Amino acid sequence: MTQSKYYITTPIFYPNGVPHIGHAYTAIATDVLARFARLDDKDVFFLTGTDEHGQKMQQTAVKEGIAPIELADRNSAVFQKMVSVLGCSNDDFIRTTEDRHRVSCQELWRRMEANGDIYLDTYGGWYSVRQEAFFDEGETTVGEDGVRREPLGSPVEWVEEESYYFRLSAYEEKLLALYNDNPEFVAPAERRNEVMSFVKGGLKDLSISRTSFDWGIPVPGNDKHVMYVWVDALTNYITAAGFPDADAPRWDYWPALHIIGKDIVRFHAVYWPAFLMSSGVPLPRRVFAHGFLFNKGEKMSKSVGNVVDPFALVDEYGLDPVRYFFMREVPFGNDGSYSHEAIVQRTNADLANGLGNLAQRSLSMIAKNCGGQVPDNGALKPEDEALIASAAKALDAAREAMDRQAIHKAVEAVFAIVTEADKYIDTQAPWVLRKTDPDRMATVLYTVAETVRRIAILAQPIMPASCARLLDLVAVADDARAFANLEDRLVPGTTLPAPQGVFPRYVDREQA
Ligand code: ME8
Repeated sequence: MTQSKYYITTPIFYPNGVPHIGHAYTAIATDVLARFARLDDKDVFFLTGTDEHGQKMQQTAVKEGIAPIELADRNSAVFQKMVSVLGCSNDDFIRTTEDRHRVSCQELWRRMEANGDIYLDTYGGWYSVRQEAFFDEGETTVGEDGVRREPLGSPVEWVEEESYYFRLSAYEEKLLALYNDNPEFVAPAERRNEVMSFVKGGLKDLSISRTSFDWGIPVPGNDKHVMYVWVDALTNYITAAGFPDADAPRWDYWPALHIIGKDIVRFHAVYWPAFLMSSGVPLPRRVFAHGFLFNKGEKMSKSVGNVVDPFALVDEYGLDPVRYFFMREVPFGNDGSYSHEAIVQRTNADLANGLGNLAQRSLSMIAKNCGGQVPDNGALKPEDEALIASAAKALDAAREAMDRQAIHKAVEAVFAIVTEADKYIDTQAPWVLRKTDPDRMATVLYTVAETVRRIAILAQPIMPASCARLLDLVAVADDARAFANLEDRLVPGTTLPAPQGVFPRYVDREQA
């Protein structure tokens, strides 16, 4: 049977600064979804990258006294390092300064133009460099300091220039039909409602080129103009799939599931499908917008400066605790908060005392009492089978949840097995059975080891390295770790390596 294709993307990051925790959050979540799909036998293509053009990049480079490409090279490398340090399994990393991307953007432009959707006019409007966007006068306010600002607070300036326009106004009805016919196109529902009311409010044509700076992709046939950075940025998703070559090996992956932050929904759910409709390219499968992370309640942004460095975070807590924390703590789609106390609490309660302790105490008992081999399963009782079967139920629940990007629900379903297994051990009390009924003790320990195997298989998307170590500890071969292997069973008599702790407790430096 051919595997079904699964294409998933992160937003491409602005490399005008270094990564912060919000970027890490998007990357981790997308990686968890990608890994889950891979383990579930999908043929996955996972894309991330950097969005390197635009006025903001040019201005930052000028301030630093370097060329924009130097700034892009330097910071794109840091983003590449970030995704690697976060354990992301991306299949490609696109940079919008690559030649394949220029070819793709220029072809998309030509197709929109050929469809009659691009025309030349003059543009005047209030432009925010920080947001890379124009605002209606009514959206802006003048502060006590006399500075006019857009709703998120960045200054705007009046910009007038010759500009190409995209006939967005022609797509109002088509977009509304798209949201109505595919209620899942934009998710979660709150974001869909927001998008629908924006479109219902009426769409104006969109200015899609600039002449005031040159750090961008030249408009085909008029290189006085560079493309508006969002036309360029959104197109990355099809560039990486091989556009415009319909025979490109990766073209079969398109359409993608776009994971983005809620700040860029309008671009992905309104402009992007309109560009694609105009150029005759199939639309994305879904746009899912997650919420914002707050550092103890305060919004983070590069321009503001209160940023948490993802490298420092991983150094401090370890990668898998960080991945687990963000996926478990914040319902995916909602805003969430990060604090030292919250991450320590999750690390120690759920990982060290929870899954870690479950594995460690059962495997140590096996090492001591069962000759370091997978114990004899004997005759499994209904309560043993029930615990083992809970993993199958958790997989069903996780699949259903991941299908709607409810990552936290999937994590919950998997960790519910840890709680069940803890209860099972307490009830079965293998330490008592050791003296009264060694055969039954062996069966109980078998049941727990088998359950650990199943939890480790299911938790791989969230904590790949730790789960690999757990699976090593129960002697599972590398090629027997997919969801399809969930229904395998540990084979009694298999020699196990010496047990080792996989999830250390976090101890504050002062107390260590
Ligand atoms: O917008 N909490 O790039 P960007 C959670 N280049 N997520 C956050 C966050 C926070 N505090 N801050 C940022 C761009 N993010 C464009 C995208 S796509 C074709 C072009 C995440 O570097 C969130 O996912 O500003 C947001 O959408 C993304 O980082 C934007 O990163």
